[in-house]
Amino acid sequence: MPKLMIALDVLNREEALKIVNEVKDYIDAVKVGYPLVLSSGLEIVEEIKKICNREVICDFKVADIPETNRKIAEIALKYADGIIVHGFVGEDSVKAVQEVAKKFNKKVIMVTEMSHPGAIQYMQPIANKLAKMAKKLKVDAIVAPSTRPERLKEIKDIAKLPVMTPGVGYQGGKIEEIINILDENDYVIVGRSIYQSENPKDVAKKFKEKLNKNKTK
Ligand code: NUP
Repeated sequence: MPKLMIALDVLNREEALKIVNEVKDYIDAVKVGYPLVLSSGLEIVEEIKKICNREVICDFKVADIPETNRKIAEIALKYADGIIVHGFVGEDSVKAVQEVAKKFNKKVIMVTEMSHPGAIQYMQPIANKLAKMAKKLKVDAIVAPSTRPERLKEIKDIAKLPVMTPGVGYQGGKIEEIINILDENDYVIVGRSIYQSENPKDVAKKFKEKLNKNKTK
């Protein structure tokens, strides 16, 4: 069964911790990004881990020269279990983050093709190459879109790596349409559909059950 990762893009500490506490029995991992970390500080990662004892990934989509990437990774990976980086900046930039991650025994997750419509413009034409690069560099996982199941499959087939896939729910992706592509090493990322709902706990439970039951092959 693929894992459920909540994208915790809320804008304050109290709300973030309240949601984690509500959904903790149904999620396998938490993703924090700029919205929460810039409003609450990176220490929020430790607070989340204390409440739910789950893997926490920093979605910083790091995309700079190797030396700057290295500095960002050194800070983030003191707290988080993994960091999301962009691949389009080239092998050297990704490798710089991998060196830091190796030291801390943490994960590097590389974006191939993003889930929003605009990704078709510039990312999609290079995404298969990025998937090949991810395989070559042996990153720990890749990001590929739930909003385009055929692309998710193609990218996963090329990279042969675990996938963290966003786009289910608000962006239009459906678990039913991706479940047969995924395996137990993959993560489905869901944000707004859970944290903006009336009852985040119930919604997280439903997603978890869907991930559990829906495999048809
Ligand atoms: O391609 C990507 N698409 C995407 O939505 C790569 C991402 N990292 N994300 C992130 O996943 C996005 O920033 C947000 O944190 C989450 C999806 O949230 P939602 O659309 O389920 O609310």
